[in-house]
Amino acid sequence: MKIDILTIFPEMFQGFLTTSIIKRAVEKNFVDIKIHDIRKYSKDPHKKVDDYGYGGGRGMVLMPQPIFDAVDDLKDKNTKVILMTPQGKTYKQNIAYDLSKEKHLILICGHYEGFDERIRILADIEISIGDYVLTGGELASMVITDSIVRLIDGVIEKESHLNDSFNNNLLDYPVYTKPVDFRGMKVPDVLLSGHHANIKKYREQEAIKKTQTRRPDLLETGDKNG
Ligand code: 6GU
Repeated sequence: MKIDILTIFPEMFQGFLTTSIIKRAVEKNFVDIKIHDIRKYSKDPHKKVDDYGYGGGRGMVLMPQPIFDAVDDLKDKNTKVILMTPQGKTYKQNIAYDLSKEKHLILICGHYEGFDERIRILADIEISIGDYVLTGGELASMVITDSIVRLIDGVIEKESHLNDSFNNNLLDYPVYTKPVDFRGMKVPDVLLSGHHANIKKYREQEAIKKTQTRRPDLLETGDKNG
């Protein structure tokens, strides 16, 4: 899979791309992630990418020209273009699954007070990562990229994400490691029993209990992945 991210703040991605699972996924060629500075596509003599909005009121607005040119340059017939905006569809695990099967994604990070409305026409999907406002789409694009890359076959063990929270509308069951007794808090006996059927049953019950107390909305909707 290839992911191209369009941003006016490429430096924000440094740590993200060079750490842990994402770093390894890139090194092992499970995914090719490229960060593109929108400014490079600006035809303005001063490499401007934004200007005042017509009608006044708002601050700086991202101009269409550099973003249209960047998408024209990077897009092919297998590309899905995603626009990061708080006005988009709320991101959920089922969208991550769908996107992890795509060949090529372009993520456009909006910024400042907004982007020119005409940029919307470039997008196959508009995505928001939740009901709050970020200063820009960069963090949101990293959230999306992270959640997609870990689902690509081979990046992590399949078992690790088959049991993820939100699969089957359930939160994850609790896990424990050494020691068996930590400050009087004990690992449940069943996990030490070696009895696989009982362990499976215990985990199913705990996942349901956890979901009932913390996220009853997931059980009520019946809508896969909320
Ligand atoms: Cl995708 N962008 C911005 N700027 N704010 C957000 C968001 C995206 N998702 C939630 N808040």
